[in-house]
Amino acid sequence: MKPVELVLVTYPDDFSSQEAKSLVESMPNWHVTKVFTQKYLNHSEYGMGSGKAEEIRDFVKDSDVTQIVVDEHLTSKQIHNLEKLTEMKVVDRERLILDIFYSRATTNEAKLQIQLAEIKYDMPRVREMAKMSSGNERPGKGGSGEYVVDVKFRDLKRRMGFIKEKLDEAKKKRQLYHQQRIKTGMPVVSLVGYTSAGKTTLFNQLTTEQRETSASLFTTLSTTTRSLKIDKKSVLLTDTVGFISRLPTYMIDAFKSTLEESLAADLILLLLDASETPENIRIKYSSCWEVLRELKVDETKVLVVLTKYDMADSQKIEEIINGLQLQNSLAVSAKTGYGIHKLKNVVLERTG
Ligand SMILES: Nc1nc2c(ncn2[C@@H]2O[C@H](COP(=O)(O)OP(=O)(O)OP(=O)(O)O)[C@@H](O)[C@H]2O)c(=O)[nH]1
Ligand SMILES: [Mg+2]
Repeated sequence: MKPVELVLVTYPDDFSSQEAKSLVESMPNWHVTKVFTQKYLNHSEYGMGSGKAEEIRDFVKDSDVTQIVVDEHLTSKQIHNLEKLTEMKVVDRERLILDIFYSRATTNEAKLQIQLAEIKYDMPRVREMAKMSSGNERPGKGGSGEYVVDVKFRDLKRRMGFIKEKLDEAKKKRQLYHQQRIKTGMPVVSLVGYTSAGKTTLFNQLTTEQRETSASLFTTLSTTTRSLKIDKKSVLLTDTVGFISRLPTYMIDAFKSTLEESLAADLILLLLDASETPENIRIKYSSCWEVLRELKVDETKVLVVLTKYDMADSQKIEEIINGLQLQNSLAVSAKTGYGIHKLKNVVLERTG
């Protein structure tokens, strides 16, 4: 298949531009031809400044590029303006994340959650369209634009109700399983963390499962729980969807029910990729906490686990611990098995 060539517009700092590139390249077959950076992406007309927008228009004219990805939330008016100027399809950060989720969702529930997030993405845009069209077409004067928007809005609401019902059914089933598990008296340990922190790799190593892992972002979108024996004690281990910075609340909401359950665990292992730069680690750590607080987790149940020890060293680990002022933490490598024994012991201790 021919790769989809695109232009990426992101912020100039390393973290944002690397993450935006990884996000784009998590879409099967998408390839970044050129990166443009902008300090601010909140200009009213195009998100980026009009000089930059014109520069991009000139660049894409004689290239293989077919799409422009802007690493920020854009209004439908901004998308419309930019598409008109460049004659290219424009995708904003939220649309991109939704597309990645779409391309990766395997379970029915994950698909429904994404559809719900998509409707929430579309709703304010349909409202905006209504505003844009009411400028020239007044209600009661046969303005068909308004009518179409009305119908579309009602349709979105109807679909939202339908999806919520289906999600409720799925949730009830899951809660039943959850309650059955609780009845067994087995403690629940969950793995959470930024996308690509190594949650599934650690999950596989502990449970001898073979769930998909990859360097792409958002490899895992659904929750899996397996039992695991440590000495003679059985615990339930849960792997789940990863976090990302600047994730809109409605997207956290869409995954809330699955996340909430795993966050009601007896022990929450917050995984942090120790192989990254201290700056990236700091940003990811704080954005994980933003999500955890948003989901109102019991902070005393959280234990930080520094992963990918094989790609760091003890000095780096010490720097991370000091930098983040971690009280308790562990370092592990799911690749070499370093720290796994200790981790199991800590799990035993912390789950009484
Ligand atoms: N060197 C090394 N690489 C690791 C280790 N653990 C995970 N990785 C790599 O890190 C990448 C991400 O791992 P995953 O287990 O898919 O990460 P995840 O947190 O489940 O990611 P999402 O499901 O996308 O949220 C993969 O390429 C893994 O091979 C480790 O201990 N050492
Ligand atoms: Mg995973």
